Amino acid sequence: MATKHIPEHMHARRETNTDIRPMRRPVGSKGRKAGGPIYVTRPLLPPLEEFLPYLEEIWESGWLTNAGPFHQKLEEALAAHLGVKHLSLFANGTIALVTALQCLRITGQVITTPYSFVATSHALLWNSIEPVFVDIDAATCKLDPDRIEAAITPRTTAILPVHCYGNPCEVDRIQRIADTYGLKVLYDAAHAFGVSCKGTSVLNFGDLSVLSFHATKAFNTFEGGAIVCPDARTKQRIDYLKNFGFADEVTVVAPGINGKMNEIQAAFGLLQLQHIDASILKRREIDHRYRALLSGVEGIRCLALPADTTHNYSYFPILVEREYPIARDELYRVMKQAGVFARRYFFPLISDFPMYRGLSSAASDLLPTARRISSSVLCLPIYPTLSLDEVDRIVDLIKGAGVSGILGDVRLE
Ligand code: T4K
Repeated sequence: MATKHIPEHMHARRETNTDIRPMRRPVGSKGRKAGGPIYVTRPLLPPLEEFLPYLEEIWESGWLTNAGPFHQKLEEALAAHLGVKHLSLFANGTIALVTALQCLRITGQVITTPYSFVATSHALLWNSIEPVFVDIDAATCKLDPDRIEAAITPRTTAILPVHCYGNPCEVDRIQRIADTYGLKVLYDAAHAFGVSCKGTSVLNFGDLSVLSFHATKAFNTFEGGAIVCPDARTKQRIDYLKNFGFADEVTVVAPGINGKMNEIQAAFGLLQLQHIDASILKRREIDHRYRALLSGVEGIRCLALPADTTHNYSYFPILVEREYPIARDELYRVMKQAGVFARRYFFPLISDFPMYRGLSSAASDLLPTARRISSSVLCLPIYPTLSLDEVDRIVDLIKGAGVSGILGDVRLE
């Protein structure tokens, strides 16, 4: 295949083609081969033998999907674990976002952030809704509540903020604005599994929240997602919507979609739940180590963790600022050369993609903070099987690249 321009989001796929082959032992659960690549994340994979009894049960029952017993159990277990009233499982987070917008009957324009994974805005386009991009706050990378009101028009029906990197948005201020203008609030909580603030799950704010359980997330079901909602009636509507709109065998009440999670995913979720607390503790240890080691490095800023919040440490973003001797993209390349695949989440801004850049709210002078952060952010590897030794060596690499300006063919052994 010709090696022409490969978009940023495809780089890992290229890595995948060359570096991640079907493996005899699960590297995700047992670490990496010395000198092998270090990715921005690796999925939490419990020991395979623990999963086999679940598979046997599925084989015996012959029940593969359509709200089967594991699906039912996972919905209950997750609602209890996360401290939310109702939760509906989905095949992935994107379908959950598309369905959540349908559930709330949102139309017209929706205020959202350009600093996110592109699925956030794509879900709006799939519902023929116009995204209205509003700049982010420099300290937190989240939708800036100070700028929301100025973007409201007679066509605005909702706000779609993102708990970026799992850090809670300013939920009270956003709700006050929504109440004042009669808007719905849908949170993209793809990164916010297990995050709480103000004494409750962050998923309890707004009208609905959407989770992603993609392989790269703190909690995964290979692919997967969920909508969290406050009452049984809304859950029922969501359940209809994700199952073609069927209310019973012969009644279709809405133009629903197929968004169902299957039994293998749900069973894996149940198993994963047994390991999630230990996994988050390991992530916390890595997060703290990075912070301690990077604190004195000029030009490298770690995003502060908000106080009074229970975190999941799913990402470790740093900002490569002007004082650092080389540019962010150079550091990204030096690290890549050394086998460390940090990622520029989120670059480019969503508003720069072709299907968005014609919107008036996508104009670059309206989004200066998002633009600055997007061109300086680098997410460092963080996952439960990353050793502290590897963290130390990643930091040495950052320090070394900063001192010499450029590193030769350094490999992390
Ligand atoms: N909203 C927000 C705010 C989101 O961040 C996302 C997803 C969504 C909505 C949509 O939710 P889903 O529909 O995905 O449930 C990844 C994920 O694919 C995506 O889920 C995620 N956000 C986004 C931030 O990151 P890529 O294109 O960067 O992933 P990829 O394949 O390059 O993987 C990154 C690294 O992870 C690889 O270098 C190695 C490792 N990896 C990945 C996979 C898939 C593994 O070790 N094993 C794996 O199976 O988008």
